[in-house]
This record gives sequence, structure tokens and C-alpha cells, in this order.
Amino acid sequence: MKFELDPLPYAKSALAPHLTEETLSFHYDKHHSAYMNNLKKLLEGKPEAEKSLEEIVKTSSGGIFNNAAQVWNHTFYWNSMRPSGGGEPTGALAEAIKRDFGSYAEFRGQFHTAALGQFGSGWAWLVVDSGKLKIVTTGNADTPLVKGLKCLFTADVWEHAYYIDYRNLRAKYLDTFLDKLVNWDFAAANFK
Ligand code: MN3
Repeated sequence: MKFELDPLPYAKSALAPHLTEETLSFHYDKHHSAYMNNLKKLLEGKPEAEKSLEEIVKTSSGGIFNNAAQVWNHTFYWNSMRPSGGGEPTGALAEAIKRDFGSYAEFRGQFHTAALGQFGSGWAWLVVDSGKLKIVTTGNADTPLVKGLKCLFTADVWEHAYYIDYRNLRAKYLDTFLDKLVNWDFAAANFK
């Protein structure tokens, strides 16, 4: 794999005021980049270092898995947001949400509840499982990628994702994530 983080898909100030530049600086420059540095050290001189990041996530365990999965999850998270995002999707994905959840409002409520209810650190995901949209949560570094599910978007619910801007208020961060930040274009491209 190439031991370099993908650049953020927007400027660090681009998601403000919903997520501030300070949050993105800490989250990308400190947390995301620490996972990459740890992974690099753990894979030094090992044959796995030649594999792709996705292959490493799917085939490793322990410290290598934790760091590789966190590198992958965070890159996916950055792409799951955009400036002036959020709200209801359109097109085929909107139809699928209606088909599998009944309505966008129902989907939004279920995603919020699941993400809020993830105990401790983890992630909330919209995925495709056997042709059906589903909301899943994972703890710590775990990722639906290892179960072969197709990921559409994710919300990081580790405290470091929201503590600077929202303190302990994960519910408020999730409201903002869903209403102002979700990148439905990214989700729709993954859905195809
Ligand atoms: Mn994080």
C-alpha cells in the first residue's frame, strides 16, 4: 500500500460552522495521521506492506487491523461529508430509502438512534446488505468492509469527532451531520 493519507476532499475550514477547522485539524492531522504512522511502523519489513489497504483491512487482526481499518474508515468518513450537504437525497437512492425504511424521516430517525446508541467509540453506517439498505453500527475500528457489505456513508461517533465543537452532545453533532453535512453524491456513487 502507499503509506500516505489521501488529502482531505475540501479545505479544513470548509465544513464550518458545523465542524470547525480546529476539529478537522485535530481529527485529520493528529488522529487520522497517527493511525497511518502506527500502521507504517507495524508493517515495516513485512510482506503485507505490499498489499492494498482494503486487502490489509480484510485479512489482518490485532494492531495492524485496528490501524488499517481506522485509516480506511476515516478516509471514507471525510468523503461522507461535504460543504452544504445533508438533508434528503434525490434519485435512485431516495427511492431505495423509501422502499427500505418507509420514508426519509424514518431513515433519519433510525440512523440518529443507532448512532447515538453506539456505546463508546465507533461508527454508524448506511450499507447495502443483499440488495437492501441497512443501518449498522460498529465498535472501535470495526468496519462493515470485513463483512463484504457495500458502504454508502459513515458517521464517526468517536468523541474526538465532535468534542471540540459539541462537547458531550453527540445527539447535536448527529443532527448537524444528517441535516448539514452528509454527502449524498458520494453515497449515490457508492450505491451504483
Ligand atoms: Mn475519528
